[in-house]
Amino acid sequence: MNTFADIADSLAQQAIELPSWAFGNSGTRFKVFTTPGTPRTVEEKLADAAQVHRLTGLAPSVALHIPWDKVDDYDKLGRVAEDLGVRLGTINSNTFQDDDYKFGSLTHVDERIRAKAIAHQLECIDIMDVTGSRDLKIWLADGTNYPGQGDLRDRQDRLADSLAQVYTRLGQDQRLVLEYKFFEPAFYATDVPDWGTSLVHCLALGERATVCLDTGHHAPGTNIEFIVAQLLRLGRLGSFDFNSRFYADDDLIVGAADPFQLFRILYEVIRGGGYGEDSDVAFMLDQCHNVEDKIPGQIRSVLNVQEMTTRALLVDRAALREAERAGDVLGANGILMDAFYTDVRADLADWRVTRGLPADPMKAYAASGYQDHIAADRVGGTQAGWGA
Ligand code: PSV
Ligand code: MN
Repeated sequence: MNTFADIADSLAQQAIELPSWAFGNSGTRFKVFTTPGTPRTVEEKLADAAQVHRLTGLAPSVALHIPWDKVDDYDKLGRVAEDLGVRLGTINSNTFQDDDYKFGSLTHVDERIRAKAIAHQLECIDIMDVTGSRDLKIWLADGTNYPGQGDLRDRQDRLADSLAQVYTRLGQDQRLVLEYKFFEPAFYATDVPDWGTSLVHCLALGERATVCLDTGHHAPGTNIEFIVAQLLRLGRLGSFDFNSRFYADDDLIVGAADPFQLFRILYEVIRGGGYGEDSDVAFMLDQCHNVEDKIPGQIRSVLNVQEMTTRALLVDRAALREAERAGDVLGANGILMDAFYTDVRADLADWRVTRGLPADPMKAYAASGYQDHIAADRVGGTQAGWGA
C-alpha cells in the first residue's frame, strides 16, 4: 500500500464545487423546515459557501442555478465571490418549474415551448460568458407518466435538435454537461434516463458535450464505478453531482449512506485519470440539507470526499495490477480493501495544519461563532429555498 506521505502532495489538487442551493432551505413534499440564518440572497449563499472553503481549503467554487440565483449584474456577483475568496462555477439551467414545462421542455411537442426552453439555455450561456463559467449543466425533468402519453422516439429527436441548437452557441472553452436520472418527476419514461442516453446525445453534439453523473440517479444496485470507468475511458465524464441515497434521489451527504461505494467510485476516477491537474472532470456536490445544519453539512461532505479520495490514492495500483493479472482473486481484493479500511483522519488533520487550515474543520466552524452571527444578522426577508 502507498503511505500517506507518498500521496500527500496530490491531495492539494482536490477541488469540490458547492451548490448554491445547498445553503437554502429544502425538504420533502411533506415539510420544508426553516433554519435561523438561512441566506436570503445569492450573495449570502456565497458567504456561507466561502466559510466551507475557508475552513477546508477544498471548495473554491460555487455552482449557480438559474433562475434561483438570478441577479442583474453577474460581473458584480463574480466580484462579490472573489472578495469572499471563492469563484462562480457551473451554471445549472432550470426548465422544470415553469407551468409551460408541464409536458416537457427541450423535448416539448409545442414548438413555442421548446423554443422557450432553448432560449433559457442560451440565456444561461450568456451568463457563463460574464461569469467565466466553463460548464452549462442541463438536467431535464422531461418525461411521461403513462405509456402512450408521448411518442418516445419523437421526443428523442426533438431533444437532439434542441441540444444541437444550444451546443452551437457554446464558446470554445465552454462545455455542455448533460445529466441523466432514471425517474422522478416522470414515473414511466424519462427522456434522459441513463448514462447511455446522455452519452448518445453528447457523441452526436461534439467533443465539448459530456455526461454528468449524479450519484443519486441510478436504480438501487447499479454499479456506478463501472459507469465512471466507461465514461472516463471514452473521455466523456464531464462532472459529478455527489450525494448519497438509501432509497431514491435522497440528496443526502455524500459518503453517508455507503462510504465503500464512494471509495470504489473515487478509485475508478483515479485509475481512469479523472483526478488531478490534468483532468477536466468537475467534482460538484448536489445535496439538500433537510434536517441537519447546512454549512456543517457541506463541510462534512467535502471532508468525506477528501477522506475517500485519500484512501483510494493509497491503493498500490502496481501491486493490484499484478494480482489481477495473476488471477489472485482474494489477493487483489485484499489490496483494495486494505486501502479502504485505512483510517486517514489523523494524517489528514496533520496535513491540514501544515497548510494553515484547522485540523478539525467541523469543530472550527462550531467555535467560529458564524452560525450565531448569521442567525442574529439575517432577520426579515425571504429565506432562500430549493426552487426559489
Ligand atoms: C435533479 O434531481 C438534480 O439532481 C439536478 O441536478 C437539478 O439541477 C438538481 O437536482 C437540483 O437540486
Ligand atoms: Mn444533480
